[in-house]
Parts: sequence; structure tokens; C-alpha cells
Amino acid sequence: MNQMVQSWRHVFKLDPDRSIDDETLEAICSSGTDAIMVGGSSGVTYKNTESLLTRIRKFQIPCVLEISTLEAIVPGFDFFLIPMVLNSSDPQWLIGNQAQAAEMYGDMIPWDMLVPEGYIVLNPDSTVARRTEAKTSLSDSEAAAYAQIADRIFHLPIVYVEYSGTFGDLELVTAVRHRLEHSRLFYGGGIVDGDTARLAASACDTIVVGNIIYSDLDKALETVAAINK
Ligand code: 1GP
Repeated sequence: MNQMVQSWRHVFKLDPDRSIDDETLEAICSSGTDAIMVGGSSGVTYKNTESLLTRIRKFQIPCVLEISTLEAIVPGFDFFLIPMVLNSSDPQWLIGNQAQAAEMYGDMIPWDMLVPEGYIVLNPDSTVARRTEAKTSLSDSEAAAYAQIADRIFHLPIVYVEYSGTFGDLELVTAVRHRLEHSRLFYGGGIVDGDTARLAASACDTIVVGNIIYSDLDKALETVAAINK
């Protein structure tokens, strides 16, 4: 499944805690995006995750679950992304929750279906930054150093620069990219149209588009066209 991730240039992220009508969901799943990532920072439950998965499965599109809470691990996804927040000030978000899951479910965990992601969370106003107590005021070189450790020491297949809700500093993203040898660089945050998609895509390997799906579908679809051109 790492090979699958290697080919992704564009991903839509759907939040189980937000409602999406059938027409919008069909447009998103049939847009030509490479995959649907299901995940959110709050209000994610087994029920809303399962319900969204069932609706997405009507379409031929890879669908992965980004696990943010142990209560909402739903089987049936292509694989599971395991976030590790590299710049959290609480080790719970780096390794604590994961260790707790291993303690509870160790024998039942389909390890081959897990793909870890090293998150660098940078928008201080985002729910994820508050929830994980992320140290968001990193310089370019500090962020790049986290990324290098993720790549060379932790061997994480994905480093995810997360500006959720706001467009990020592409100089920082570029500095991160220059330090990565093996990890794939995901970027998410504030991609709201073709132009922001193109700009972000020029600085990373894979762009993740979230919020705009819920406020302007046409603009969200523009982000796919921008990448495919
Ligand atoms: C959120 O990185 C994603 O986890 C996408 O960010 O919602 O700002 O597009 P936006």
C-alpha cells in the first residue's frame, strides 16, 4: 500500500463529523482525485465513520482512514493512516495513543495495513494544533529538522505538513522537502482553488484538500484539474 501512496498527487479529505449530500459526494469521488482520506480532529465516531465509508464505497476510489480516536476504527478501508504528531509538546500524540492501541488490540491489529504519517502541525488556530498542543512557531530549519528525523531515524513513509484551515508558508514546505530522502511529503491547508493547488503542489509530493469541499464544490474540483494539467 505504500506503493499506492507513492502515486498520489491529490487527495480529498472528508470529515465524518460534517454532512455532505449525495451529489457532492459523487462529484468528489468521481473527480479524478487519487484517493479519499477519511478523518477529522473532533466529533469522529464509529457510527459517522462507518456511514461515510459505506457511501464512499459506491465509487471506485481508494479510501483510507486516518485514525484519530480509538473508538472510531472501522474495518473495510483500503488501509489505515496512523498520525504521529512530531511537534506535539505531549508525547501522547507522538507515541502514547499508538502504544495504548497496541496494548489493547496488539494481536488483532493488521500491521501490514498501517501506514504511519509524521505530522508537523503549523496553524496555531487549528483544532488539531490546540488538541495536540503542537509547537507551531517552528522556523524553516526547525521544521526541516523534524522532517529529517522522521525520514532518516523513524523511516516514516509520509511526512505531512499540516496548516489545516490556512494556506501555509511554502518556503518552510520547500525547506522540509529538501531534507527528505525517502518520505513522501504531504501538504494540507488552505487549498481553495486551482491557483493554491498548483502553488502547493509545486512544493510537495501530495496535496490534501479539505474544507473547500464543504463551502464551494466547483472550487474544490478545480484543485483536481489544476494538478492533472
Ligand atoms: C486538513 O490538511 C487538511 O487536515 C486540509 O486542510 O481543510 O484547510 O483544506 P484544509
